[in-house]
Amino acid sequence: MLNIVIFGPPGAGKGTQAKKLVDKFNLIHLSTGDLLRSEVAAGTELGIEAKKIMDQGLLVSDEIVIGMISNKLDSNPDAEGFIFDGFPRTVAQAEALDSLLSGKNTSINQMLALQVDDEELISRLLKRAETEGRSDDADESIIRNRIQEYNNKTAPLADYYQGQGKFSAIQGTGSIDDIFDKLTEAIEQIAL
Ligand code: B4P
Repeated sequence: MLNIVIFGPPGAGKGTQAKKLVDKFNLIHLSTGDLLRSEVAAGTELGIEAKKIMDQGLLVSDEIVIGMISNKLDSNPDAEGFIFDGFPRTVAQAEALDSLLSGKNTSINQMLALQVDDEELISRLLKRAETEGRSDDADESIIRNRIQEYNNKTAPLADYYQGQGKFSAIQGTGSIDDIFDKLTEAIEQIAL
C-alpha cells in the first residue's frame, strides 16, 4: 500500500494537489475538511457543531475527525493506498492514525509538506472566498486564526514525521502543474 500525508498550512494547495495525485497513483482521497463540509451541507448534528468551530478558524475535536477517518478506512478495505489531506492536524491525530493503520498491517510512507508563506496563503484564501463562498475564507482575521492554529497545533507534526524519517518539504509556490511534478517525483522515489 502507498499511504501519503499531504501537509501544509491552510491554502497551501493540499486539496488542489491531492485531487491530482489520487488519479495518478490510484489512491483514495481522504480529506477531513471535505468530510466536515459534507456534514455541514447535510445539516447533521455533527455538521452544525463543526460549522461553529470551523467558522472561527479553530480545529474541530480530535475525537470527531479520528472517528471519521476510522470509518473511511474501514469502508475501503480493498484500497491500494490513501492520501490523507488535512489529517492529521494534531499529534493526537497522528498517533491515532499510526495505530489505525498498524491495525491494518500498513503505515504512512511519507509526509509531503507544501511550503508557502503567510501573505500568499491569505491572498489565495481571500480569492477562493470570492469564487467558492466558504465562510471560513471570507474574513482575513479568521484566516489569520487558522494560520495561528496551524502554527500552534499542526506545524509540530513535521517533527513527528521527521523523527520517523518520513518527511519531505516541497516548495508550494509556482504553477499547480510544476508543484504536482515535484510531488509526483517525491512519491515515485518512495514507491520504488
Ligand atoms: P481544510 O478543508 O483542510 O481547508 P484548507 O486547509 O483551507 O484547505 P487546503 O489547504 O486544502 O486548500 P487548497 O490549498 O487546496 O480545512 C478547513 C477547516 O476544517 C479547518 O480550518 C478546521 O476547522 C477543519 N478541519 C479539517 N480537518 C481537520 C482536522 N484534521 N482536525 C481538526 N479540524 C479539521 O486551496 C487553497 C486555494 O489556493 C484554492 O483556491 C486553490 O485554487 C489555490 N491554489 C492552490 N494551489 C495554488 C498555486 N500553486 N498557486 C495559486 N493558487 C493556488
